[in-house]
Amino acid sequence: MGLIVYGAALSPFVRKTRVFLAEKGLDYTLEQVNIFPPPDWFKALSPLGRIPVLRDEEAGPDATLPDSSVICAYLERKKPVPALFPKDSFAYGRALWLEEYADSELAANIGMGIFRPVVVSKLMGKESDRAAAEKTLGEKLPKYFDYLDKEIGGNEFAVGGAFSIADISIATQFVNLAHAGYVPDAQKWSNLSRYLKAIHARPSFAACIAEERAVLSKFGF
Ligand SMILES: N[C@@H](CCC(=O)N[C@@H](CS)C(=O)NCC(=O)O)C(=O)O
Repeated sequence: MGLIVYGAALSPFVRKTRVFLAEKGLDYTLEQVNIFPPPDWFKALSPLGRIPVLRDEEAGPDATLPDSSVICAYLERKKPVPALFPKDSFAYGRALWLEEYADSELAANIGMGIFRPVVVSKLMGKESDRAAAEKTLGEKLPKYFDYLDKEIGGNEFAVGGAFSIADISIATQFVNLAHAGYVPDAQKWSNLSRYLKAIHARPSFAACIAEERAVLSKFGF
């Protein structure tokens, strides 16, 4: 009776789920699913054909849930300690906002604008398009870096003085940026830069990053 995550390790949303599970101290199995294109059996679990999907065998024979945000909220209810969503109502609201901001805006710009042209292209046997990535980095990403740098300020965590879903959601997107070979300029965005270094060094993130780098190194990254 266990937890199964269906997905691929390089997905920021699969990593978000794996980091959440690790921080909760929950064991799980990662079952690889290639979404280019998703197999038919997987579409029955994920109507949008997206990863991750969680299976909780303890909850029933057909207990599966798609979507990293849904999965994390479910796991928080299933195993409340350690809390990864703030208790204070307003801090809770802010954490949800930053989760949404990272999952939608950061994911779209880093994923489509940088990770796809640089990393996914190469994994699919094509050349990396560094010019496209650098255009995104120079023209699109600064406003997101500015916002996050200001929101984080001199704090260790994004919300409420404790590690939370907000930190997991933000930092996972920046792992994909780093895999493509880019980080926010540490002079310009010193708060964000310091913050990301510390969050990525947590054992939950570091384990995923090491595993992913081992794969990427075979492709010259
Ligand atoms: N909101 C979803 C987004 C998941 C998502 O977009 N996953 C990507 C991989 S990083 C995917 O499966 N894309 C395939 C597709 O959209 O067809 C979540 O949080 O889980």
